[in-house]
Amino acid sequence: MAVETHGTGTLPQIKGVKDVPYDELFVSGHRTCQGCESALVMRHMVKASGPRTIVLGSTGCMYVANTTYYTTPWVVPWMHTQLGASGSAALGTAAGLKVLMRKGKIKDEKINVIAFCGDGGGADMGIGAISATLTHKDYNSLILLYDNESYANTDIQLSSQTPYGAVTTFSPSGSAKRLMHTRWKKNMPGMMAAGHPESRYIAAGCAAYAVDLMNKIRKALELGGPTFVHTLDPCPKGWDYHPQYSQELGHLAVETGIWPLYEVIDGVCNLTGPTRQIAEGRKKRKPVYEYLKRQGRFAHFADEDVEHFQATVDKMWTEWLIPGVIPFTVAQKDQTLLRIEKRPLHEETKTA
Ligand SMILES: Cc1ncc(C[n+]2csc(CCOP(=O)(O)OP(=O)(O)O)c2C)c(N)n1
Ligand code: SF4
Ligand SMILES: [Mg+2]
Repeated sequence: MAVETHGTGTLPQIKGVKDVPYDELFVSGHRTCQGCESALVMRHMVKASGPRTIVLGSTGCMYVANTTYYTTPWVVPWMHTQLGASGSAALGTAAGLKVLMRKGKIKDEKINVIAFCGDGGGADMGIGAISATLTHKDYNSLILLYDNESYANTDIQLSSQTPYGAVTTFSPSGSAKRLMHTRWKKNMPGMMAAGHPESRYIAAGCAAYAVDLMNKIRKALELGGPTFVHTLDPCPKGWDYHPQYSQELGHLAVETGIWPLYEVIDGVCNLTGPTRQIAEGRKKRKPVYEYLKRQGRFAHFADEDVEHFQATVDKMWTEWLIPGVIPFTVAQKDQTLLRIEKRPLHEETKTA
């Protein structure tokens, strides 16, 4: 799709792994766990954005483990911001740069501003500031929410992104109560896309699909204005699996339909990667059990828990207006009100 961009055209889409920039801007010198996918997200993020980037990071594993006293893996300028402040930091920095350039105090050039936050900092505590930033279309910034599905840095507490039934330190499984946590994961990227029509780019990605993720980062930065990318990041410590399986779990989250990959550009939704193949009927969705059984945080699940999980994911695929993205549909009597363009995708999904 040809779209007008605010970028300089210096961040073209990556066609394949051979096309990925060689330069590393997030290097050794951090202390994240072995197999930490959130660290990989950071690496891909700055690889995609290039050296003319300022990174702001709210409190969490990607702050604490990345800035141990006197060491840092960041090659680009980096600043810590308060746990719920990624939205404010993004907007303030973008506005500050704009003013400095307008006044001629610094060179007028494209500098990428990326503020990252965890699921606790972004989907819970900082959601208001992120939402506000996504309405300020005159300032160019990307907010990246890295979602390891818990408040990991403070020892794996439950967040609004923790999946149904999962064990965390705040939701242990016991003999009196098998499932302490029975709320469904908040639909953060869908909510951001539906609620912020001024934002030109909102996407859901996963580091297990590295080129797809890097291209999403680049599209966000090239389109400009306030943008948002949410990644699902397997976390060996919080999800309780051997670190060597992080990539495999990322693939399974997508292949089971639990984590759909998509992007919304100027209000038009494209499903990407295996999610598109599943929606088009070219790939079969795997049973969620294949994903759940690989993680200790679901080890207490009884058959009925797996069935409930599967039924809820099935509903996302068969009943939502756009699978995994828009969690409502149109009443039967109002089907004719659906915009013509949306109808084919909706009908395909019904048969997928
Ligand atoms: C206002 C505030 N409350 C609590 C804390 C303590 N704290 C530091 S990191 C953290 C967890 C953040 O979780 P998340 O944003 O998901 O990032 P993760 O640690 O999972 O990477 C908490 C609660 C804090 N730093 N600031
Ligand atoms: S607890 Fe999870 S997110 Fe934090 S450093 Fe370890 S693997 Fe990464
Ligand atoms: Mg987290």
